[in-house]
Amino acid sequence: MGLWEALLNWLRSLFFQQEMELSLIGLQNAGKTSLVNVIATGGYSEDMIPTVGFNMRKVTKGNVTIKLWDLGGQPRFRSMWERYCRAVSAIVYVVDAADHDNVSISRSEIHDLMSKPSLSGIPLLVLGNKIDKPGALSKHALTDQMDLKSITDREVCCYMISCKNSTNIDSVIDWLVKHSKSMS
Ligand SMILES: Nc1nc2c(ncn2[C@@H]2O[C@H](COP(=O)(O)OP(=O)(O)OP(=O)(O)O)[C@@H](O)[C@H]2O)c(=O)[nH]1
Ligand SMILES: [Mg+2]
Repeated sequence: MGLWEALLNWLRSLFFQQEMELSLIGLQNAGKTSLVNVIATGGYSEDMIPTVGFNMRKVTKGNVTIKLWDLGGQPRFRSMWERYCRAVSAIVYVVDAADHDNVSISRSEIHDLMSKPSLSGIPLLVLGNKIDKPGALSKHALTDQMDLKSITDREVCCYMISCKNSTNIDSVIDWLVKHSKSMS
């Protein structure tokens, strides 16, 4: 390899080789697959098929390639969440902020997952989705009802979003990119 080529490779590794892997979890119908679509293509649809098992998608944002594990949220798939969260740079937990009846189930599922020793220290991004809907919880109410303040063994961040209206999706991408780690 020539010197010039070696120099170029080195520069590339400094600026272009960022890759991160993250897992998207949360109850069924929360909007995880919708979020992947909005981040990847900006597309949104009301006609979504529930995710069976998981889907893997790769999305490139600037210098960062994000490998997303989009997991199914139905009860029968929840036991595999932990396995797909072990090696990730960050865990993204999506909650339907307008579905008051299921917030307590969502809370117990997230605290269950956060108690797994294999996942200790992994940064957590909680997204209250569907804020376009009337009656959606505020960030304060969601933080409270999900008891997020009691998660103290890692960085926890919370944003309120709407996949439908693309609200706050930029903040989500910024957060993700900031939490990517260099591959080298
Ligand atoms: N009003 C509104 N509806 C949304 C929003 N995001 C997603 N939805 C709707 O919520 C439904 C479920 O969305 P999905 O993205 O399939 O949910 P999921 O979390 O992937 O569900 P599972 O794959 O079963 O775990 C769909 O009808 C979406 O159109 C949003 O921001 N606002
Ligand atoms: Mg899905």
